[in-house]
Amino acid sequence: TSVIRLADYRPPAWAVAHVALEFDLGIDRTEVLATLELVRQADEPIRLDGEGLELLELHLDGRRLGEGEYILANGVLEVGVDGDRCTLATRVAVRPAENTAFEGLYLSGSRDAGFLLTQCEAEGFRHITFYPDRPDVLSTFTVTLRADKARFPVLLAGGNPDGAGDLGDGRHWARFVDPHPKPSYLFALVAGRLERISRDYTTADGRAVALHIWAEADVIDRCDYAMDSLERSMRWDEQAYGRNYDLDVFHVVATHDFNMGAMENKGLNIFNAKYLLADPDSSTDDEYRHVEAVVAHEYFHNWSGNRVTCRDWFQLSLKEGLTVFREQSFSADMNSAPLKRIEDVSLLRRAQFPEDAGPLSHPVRPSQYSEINNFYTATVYEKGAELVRMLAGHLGHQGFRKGMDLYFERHDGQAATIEDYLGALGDANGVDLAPYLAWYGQAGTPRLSAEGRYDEGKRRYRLLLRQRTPASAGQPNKQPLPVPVRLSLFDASGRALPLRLEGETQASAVERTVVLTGAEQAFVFEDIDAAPVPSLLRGFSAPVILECEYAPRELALLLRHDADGFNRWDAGQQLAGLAYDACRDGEPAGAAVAAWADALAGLFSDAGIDDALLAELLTPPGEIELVERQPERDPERIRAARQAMLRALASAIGTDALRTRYDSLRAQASAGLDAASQARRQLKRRLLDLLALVDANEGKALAAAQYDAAPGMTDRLAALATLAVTAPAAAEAPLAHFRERYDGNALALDKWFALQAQLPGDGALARVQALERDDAFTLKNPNRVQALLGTFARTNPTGFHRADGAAYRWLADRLVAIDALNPQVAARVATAFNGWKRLEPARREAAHAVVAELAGRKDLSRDLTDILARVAL
Ligand code: BAL
Ligand code: ZN
Repeated sequence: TSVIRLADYRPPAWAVAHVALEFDLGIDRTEVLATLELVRQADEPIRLDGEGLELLELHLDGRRLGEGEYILANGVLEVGVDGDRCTLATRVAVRPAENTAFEGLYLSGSRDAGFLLTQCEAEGFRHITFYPDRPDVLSTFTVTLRADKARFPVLLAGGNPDGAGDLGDGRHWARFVDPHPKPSYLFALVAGRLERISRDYTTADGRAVALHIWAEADVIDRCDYAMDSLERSMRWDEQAYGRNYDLDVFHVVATHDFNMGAMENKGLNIFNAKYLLADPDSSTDDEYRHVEAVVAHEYFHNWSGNRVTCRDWFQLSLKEGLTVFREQSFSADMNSAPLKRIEDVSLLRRAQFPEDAGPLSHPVRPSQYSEINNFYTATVYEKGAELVRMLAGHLGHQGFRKGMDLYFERHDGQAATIEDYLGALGDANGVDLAPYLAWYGQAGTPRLSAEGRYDEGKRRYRLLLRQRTPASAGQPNKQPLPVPVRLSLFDASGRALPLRLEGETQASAVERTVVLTGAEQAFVFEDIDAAPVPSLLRGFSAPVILECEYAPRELALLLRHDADGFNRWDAGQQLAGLAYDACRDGEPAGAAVAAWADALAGLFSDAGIDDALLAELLTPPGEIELVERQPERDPERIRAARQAMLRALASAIGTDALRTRYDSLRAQASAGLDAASQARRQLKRRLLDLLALVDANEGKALAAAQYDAAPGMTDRLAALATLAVTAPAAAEAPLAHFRERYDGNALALDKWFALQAQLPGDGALARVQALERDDAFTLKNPNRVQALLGTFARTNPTGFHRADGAAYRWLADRLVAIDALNPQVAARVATAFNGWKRLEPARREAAHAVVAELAGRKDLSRDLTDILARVAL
């Protein structure tokens, strides 16, 4: 397969001044007439991308071209032209119902009831018509849709409405004009039978906007929360960034058939139903939060992504990392800021750190790719957001806003680069941010080691910081990066000390940020009366792995006193790590376990602590994160050690105390979505798990009762999960009840599949195979595949990583079948093999055999081949 390199970037040879698209829509066959006003930028022929298109006609300046007047080969249509401007028109046919890859124009749902829609990012537009399908070609769009009126009563495309009417033959038409130049990946259309909810919105700068959320009739009553979230997002972007919406209408559409989470098409966002629909009976609290976050994310793209887009796909994080960061700030403002930070860093550690430690490791701005679809990764998104956070921290709140204003002003209507972004942020503040560029180009998670030495005679504390980044694919030698370390020092009573660095005349504050710029650097703090306990990387000020030899009692002190909610939790996580190490080494009664369990037992009886934070504190790192604590992994041992430490925790708190608290939370059970109700549900879930772990019989009874009495999905699903792990036989009836109760509710059934895919142990594979035979299972639906196969392969280490390798062979077989339908989905599931090299020898051998065989096949898609080739290396 061919490799695309950042270093080879060249500007487009032809610009598109305007494009007019006319669609004659049909499920089996759709015709597309595209009329492009082209303007020469370089002395080259016109080259348009096109994949799987049946070319019906080609006209240059009104003259039909015959064979011999153009070249059509390898997905490129080439036409030689003399002048500097021309009009090129193509008419093509495409086949939506046959498009199982969900890239380009396709059918969602059944032939009779489903609707047509598009997905163009990254390179789907070339599956619709011939076009320079690259993000640095921006054009205004006029789109005319024609279709049978009864079958496709609703016709939508991005932009402002510009007329509609009947054609007299049972068909109708609608036209849309988008005045904002955009690249092709932001094009969208939707056509079919859809219902809507609407709301009027007036922007801060006075524009009246009609907001419409569209969905199929059976789910339209589950869109209200998304509408509320949309309105909150629009208001927040006005206030936090001074950004107003810029069209007269904003459409959002829900579909059950979508490869991604959602898509920010200009004026016509399309959402995976998973991130748009919510109701208390079928959605969990987490899902409500995700809906709010994803609605915000897609809306925020209107400026960070659409008004200012990316020059090329290497710059993907320019819009994604920035937009994730903007969504994180929004969600922190709408909910609890520390809990949001904990959630986001947990995700980074669970998804991005392992990605960056394995063969799929790549920089936030990759330097090459063979399939861009495989770079919508945790690194580009989540690590990219951390880089923006460091820049924002460096500039301070006002400085960052000034920089963002300049970025939007300077690059509005343009396709920009990471350098442009750093340039605008820096210029607005008179600082040089170029050193941060290295973060974008270097893969791997830096290790930050911290070593403190106290000098009693001089009353000084010297903190030595060092960094190193392990070698990764194609990058054997790493350079030092600027690492901002926000810190405080605590005395033995838990008081934060005023900080005066050597050479300064006055202490400035109890918290400050030092920036490590070289491989190592010492920071000396004066006037320190006794050896302090450092609280480092507060708020997770840099995306690094901190290596600091804390004594358990020091971490316990931070866990009790640190005013930074994130670091308080993180001290607990580090302490849990030490407790885990002890359990793994066969010392569940060791000092580290006692320190962790006793500290949490102390917090448990502290009435001042928030229920949700307590729930987080009571949750040690998961089995996937704990993999990092040993060179070779054996999932059974990891799970056993983690269970042992949880038992120690339960006994430190005491089962009576756990039960009393659980009972009181259960007595307050409600379906309320307020923060306090959600927090109670979260804590209740932790307590139920702990109780079930120490006494399976009691756990069984409590979980069964909670399932029966649950006022909403969060309590219901939590009870079912605990029951299924604790007492599999007793879970059968409730599982069947759930299956029946939610028959026809796709998102609820996804949870039912996912819950069972996570159940640990030897029987896991057989269970998953039985679930594949359920009537509701299909390889054609991405959400369903992710729910069963993705969940199993990625989040069930004991089930997937069986010592006999049976689950690897089974997944390989399924990957081939999925790939024939939908390469993007197959490639994403295949990333589950990323960590195979660090398995213990028997499993490693088994995984290697499977990966190597798959990687050797010649009949797989470019998407899947690319992942396998890199994983197999
Ligand atoms: N642009 C792809 C979906 C998203 O990140 O919003
Ligand atoms: Zn995005």
